[in-house]
Amino acid sequence: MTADTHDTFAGKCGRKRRGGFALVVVLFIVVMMAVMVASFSMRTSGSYRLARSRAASWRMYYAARAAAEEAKAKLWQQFVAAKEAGAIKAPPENEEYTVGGVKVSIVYEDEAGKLPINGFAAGDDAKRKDLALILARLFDELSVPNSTSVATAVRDFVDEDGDGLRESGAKNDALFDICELLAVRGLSAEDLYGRKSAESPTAASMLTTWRLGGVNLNSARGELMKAISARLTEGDVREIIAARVERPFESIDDLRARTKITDETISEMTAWAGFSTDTMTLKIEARLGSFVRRIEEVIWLESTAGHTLYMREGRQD
Ligand SMILES: [Ca+2]
Repeated sequence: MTADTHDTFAGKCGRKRRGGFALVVVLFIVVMMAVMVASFSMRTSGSYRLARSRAASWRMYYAARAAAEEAKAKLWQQFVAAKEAGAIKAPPENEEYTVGGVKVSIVYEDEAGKLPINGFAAGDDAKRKDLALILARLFDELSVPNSTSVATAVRDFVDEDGDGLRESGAKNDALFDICELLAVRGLSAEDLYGRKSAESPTAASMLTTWRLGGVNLNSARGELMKAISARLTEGDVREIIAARVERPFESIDDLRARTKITDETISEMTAWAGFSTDTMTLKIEARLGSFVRRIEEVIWLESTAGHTLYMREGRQD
């Protein structure tokens, strides 16, 4: 009896305990399943986001590449057409369009409309002296402090001889990239690339390492034109820019005929004035929301067609 009672009691108690244990197990399984579902769903949405961003990235990549190829084809077409008349006078207009939701912009930068900084590593001494004078005036136009001595330092940095007065770790050779000038003593990053807030043009945007020879007056900025001739007035610059929009200049005689610039000024400009281009930088940007793809190519147009001298691409997202 006692044993029975005890048994019954023990049995009841055991069932109670087993029931409690089962509840805990069930609760545990439910919680585990909830956690698994949540983590799976998080993983899925994470993968989905990643896949979507990859798809966006590829879409932009091909939009940018297609734009670059199209721009090059346009240049070569223009080059082939212009060959009989001499050469391309000025780069095509910049473009902007949307394709498949991707915003594409194409900027053509004329390297021939910039000052050839590697002229310091080539040519005769008189020409180099002249180039240093122009560079000093350009720095002056752009409010770079100590313009004359900085221009001399740039010359020393690039020219072959190592006995200049301002040399320190000079390259004494042609530059590959304008940013190498950051090593020139007295020339700051702000002088070269401008102040972040300012809208004004930068020295870097008016210098080129890609070619030698004259500066294309059909694309050069006013500051550089004024640097080429100290006599050139603000009014002359406005006149040149207004006239070249109508029709690019063909030659120095054309410049003389179509503007009121004095003969003294024209003769001062003659040595450095160019009227065509053979080298252009293409800057392509493809944008989708906050994703950006960029391609930059330097194109040299010569007798057969064109070559890419340099190319780089990058993404931002
Ligand atoms: Ca030197």
